[in-house]
Amino acid sequence: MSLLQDRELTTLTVQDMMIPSEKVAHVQLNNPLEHALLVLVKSGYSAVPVLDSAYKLEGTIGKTKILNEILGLERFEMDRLSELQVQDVMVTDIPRLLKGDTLIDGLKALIDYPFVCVVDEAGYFDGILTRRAILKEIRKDIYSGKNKQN
Ligand code: 4BW
Repeated sequence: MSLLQDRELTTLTVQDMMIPSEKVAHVQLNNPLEHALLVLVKSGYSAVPVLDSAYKLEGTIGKTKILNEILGLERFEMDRLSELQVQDVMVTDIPRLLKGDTLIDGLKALIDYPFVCVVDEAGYFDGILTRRAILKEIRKDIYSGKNKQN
């Protein structure tokens, strides 16, 4: 049984459940769009975080946004993949979590997003919290028996 299974669901923090930065695929602000599309296709993820050169979080970028951006009237304009940079296309209006935030904070944020980025107080990227991670903890709690008399 894991350490987390012994703990009340409500005492878990974002830090307990997040994927740490070194395991998260990401792209940088000034990468060409072509590089971002390659990272997304090769990793298999729909969207990934965008960081600056100092590893501060700047936004997220996804396959659909890139494909919409290069879509012309009748065809994809492939030249735009090398002309545009990630910073021209990324989404900057995104929610953020801190490591000390609670599972409930994470749950609220993940209602509208498949993943939410975790940053420190200065905005440096610490990792991501995914829907999968939260759902796994909730499932463990349901099967642990703590809720059986409810
Ligand atoms: O490569 C994968 N491995 C595993 N184990 N599961 C995957 C993989 N790719 C997709 N999945 C599954 C996960 O359940 O499909 C879901 C939707 O993927 P997405 O959104 O649309 O690419 C995955 O759900 P999730 O684990 O809750 O992840 C939610 C979103 O978080 C993903 C992706 O945008 C991002 N993400 C997850 N792990 C990441 C990551 N981004 C960068 N690096 C990572 N390591």
